[in-house]
Amino acid sequence: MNCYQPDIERAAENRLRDLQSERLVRTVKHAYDNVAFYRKKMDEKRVKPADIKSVDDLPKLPFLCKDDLRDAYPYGFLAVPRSEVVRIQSTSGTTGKRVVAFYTQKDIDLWDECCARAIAAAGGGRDDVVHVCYGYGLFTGGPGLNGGSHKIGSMTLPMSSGNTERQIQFMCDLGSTILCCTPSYAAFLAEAIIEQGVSDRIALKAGIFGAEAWSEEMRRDIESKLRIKAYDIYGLTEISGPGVSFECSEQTGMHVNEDHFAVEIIDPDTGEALPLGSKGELVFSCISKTAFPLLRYRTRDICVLSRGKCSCGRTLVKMSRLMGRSDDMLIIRGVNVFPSQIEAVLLQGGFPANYQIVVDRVKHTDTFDVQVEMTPEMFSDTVKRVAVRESELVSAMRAMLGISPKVTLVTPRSITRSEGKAVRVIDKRKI
Ligand code: DLL
Repeated sequence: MNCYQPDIERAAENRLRDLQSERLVRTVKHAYDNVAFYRKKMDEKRVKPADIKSVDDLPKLPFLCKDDLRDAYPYGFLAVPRSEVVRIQSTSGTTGKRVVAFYTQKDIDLWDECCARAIAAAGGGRDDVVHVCYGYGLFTGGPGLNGGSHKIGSMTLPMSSGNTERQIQFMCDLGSTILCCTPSYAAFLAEAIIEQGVSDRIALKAGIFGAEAWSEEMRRDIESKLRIKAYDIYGLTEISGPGVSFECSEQTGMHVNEDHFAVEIIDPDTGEALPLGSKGELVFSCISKTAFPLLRYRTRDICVLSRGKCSCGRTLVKMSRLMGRSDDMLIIRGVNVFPSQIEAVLLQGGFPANYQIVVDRVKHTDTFDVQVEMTPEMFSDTVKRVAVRESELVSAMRAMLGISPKVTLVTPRSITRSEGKAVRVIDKRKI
């Protein structure tokens, strides 16, 4: 009965807010009691845990930034005894400056649950063969989707990334039905499958792609080449990993798992809360986790939130595709890269910090070039020596970032100087 629907929807929203509030109150007390950062910051703001009574009180809490986590490396935000921790995951980052996220078994269970919801929304079930070629290890992509697939009861192929030939062979032989990887790797796999002429042996029906920005055009291209429906998935290590939000069959944005993560949208310059429908920076509070209960974490990801009626029946708030970042972090082939990491490698190798990063996307794959100015002394070296120095830099950057750029040493003063801030990054990708 349509005329009753608004009340039903309002009741569902109220129930969700009550649940969120109850969980938030518990988490704030837990964080205050166990994490020095929260005690100090809340005391400075004269906010006591008892002042937080519902999600409406979130703005009373201090923001948390990546640098706060780095400063507290490694254990500063761990809120349970170490004996309760069963897993860590970590972001890529400058040595000693990584963010390490901790999980109790209960935290892993809720993360698995979030990823299971994403797989279910893509049509996954017990009869599916879920082919996970996100990286395993410290990166959250592989372990997250792996856990979600187990939870659903699907047969899980923990392929990890790389070795395209083996990926395709397993896909054909074992009948993979759901593919989980970055969109760039999905596009690469699609081309390889077509080149090998094995499209008819592929049983894929859906793909769950995330960890980097991708366009609607790229989605349609992957969908037509792999003959699947492609779903977006979002998440970040600090908040648990993939599955913070996921797309449903409507493909118009990602539903946030709001029973575990309270989301706000703020003006990145002023920190002021913005209403639904405004473009701003995403801020998440973990309201169910215990080992690493981050509150009001500034993601630097820019998007729009909306709470409309979704044809899939879910009432969870939706976030749009990401529209960029409010800091200088680049995501290249799914890997987070900060220009400061490149700079650190150059300085360690005795190079001047005059460099430019050029990123482009060719056939759905990111290209990553770093041009580095030589000193006049280096410039007088032999051509052979220059090639050796370039390959040394590639190795050092691979060790720091986990991916290899193409490094070119260029003549002194050949990188254009700007009047104001140096232009370190030229990102030509149209996403
Ligand atoms: O990328 C977690 C993940 C794994 C998400 C697999 C989805 C699938 P991090 O390495 O910590 O975690 O990087 C987090 O990646 O702040 C966004 O800027 C970006 N990102 C994640 N998902 C998407 C997406 C994982 N669907 C950072 N679209 C985030 C655009 C994304 N950017």
